[in-house]
Amino acid sequence: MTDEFNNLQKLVWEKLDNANRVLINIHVNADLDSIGSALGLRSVLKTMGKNVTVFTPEPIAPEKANRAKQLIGFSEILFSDILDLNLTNYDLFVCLDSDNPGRISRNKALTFPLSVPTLVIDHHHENTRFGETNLVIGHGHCTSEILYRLLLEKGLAVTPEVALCFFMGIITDTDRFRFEGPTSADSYKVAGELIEIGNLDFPRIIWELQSKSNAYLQVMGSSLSQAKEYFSGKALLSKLTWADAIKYGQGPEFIKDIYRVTADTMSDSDSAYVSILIYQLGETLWGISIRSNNPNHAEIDSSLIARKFPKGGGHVHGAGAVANGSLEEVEQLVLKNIQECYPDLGQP
Ligand SMILES: [Mn+2]
Repeated sequence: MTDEFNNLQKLVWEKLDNANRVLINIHVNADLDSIGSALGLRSVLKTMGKNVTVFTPEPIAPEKANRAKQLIGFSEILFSDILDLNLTNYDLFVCLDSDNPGRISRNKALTFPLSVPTLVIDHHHENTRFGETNLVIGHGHCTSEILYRLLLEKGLAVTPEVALCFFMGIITDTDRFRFEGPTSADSYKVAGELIEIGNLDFPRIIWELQSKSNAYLQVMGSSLSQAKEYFSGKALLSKLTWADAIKYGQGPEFIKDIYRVTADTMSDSDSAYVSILIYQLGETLWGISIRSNNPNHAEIDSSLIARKFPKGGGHVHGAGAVANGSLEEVEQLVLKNIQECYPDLGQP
């Protein structure tokens, strides 16, 4: 682990030890690292005799919920915006897997410091360190893995239930160890330890994490069939619109379930330097997933392209942004931003 971890882990435990009523968040657009780390930490702190509340600011997408419902404490997750909670009921807010306040709430009125001390534990290198205490390990580790390390430092036993929480977090965030951002040799080691601790049926867990409904495959296929090459094939760009979902009997919300894996599949291109998926979030609101995990073209930094947008950020190999406008306008903006970041790619 990093120097920051070694320097801060004692302070982090001091904060956790001294708190009796702990609030933990699940971030907007929840993933299994967010849910797994929150529920894993909840279980550990409850064993230590603390009152713990885990909340989500929005309902967890059905597909994620289906996978996470087997995790300890899932049924007790509170659905509330943090601004609607009475923060005087808590001694400590542990903010997990969230690099800025916009990940905690969609309400722009949320500003820090809050009336309750905030302990940030995260792995996004762009984390704005908005808490009083911030443990941010910027590369090679996901939040679930950082929490596992914290338990080891403290000498705490990890239960099989907690092992499952963290294992699902690691497998999902690393995209089965493919996604370089949160993956390191430590991720493999920790996953192996968690399998042993929990006696985890890992082939089944991983199959369940990656299995998809037939509609999922059909809508994803509809999106992939629209992929087009730009910059002489150095960029591959596709779209995922409400029309793709509706064509196969799904609603607009379906896009949120499938855009990430569709973007990951685009990044399997054996030749593109960068792959982009523009996915529909509103009538004129678009999410942009950018992937640059082709090891032959490590010079491309997805987060650099994402930061060209007013709302964008992420990791070197995978980043995201949000933009307003018509699909054609957003597409042109994406291509322009790629060209501005990497003029050597030539003309779109
Ligand atoms: Mn994460």
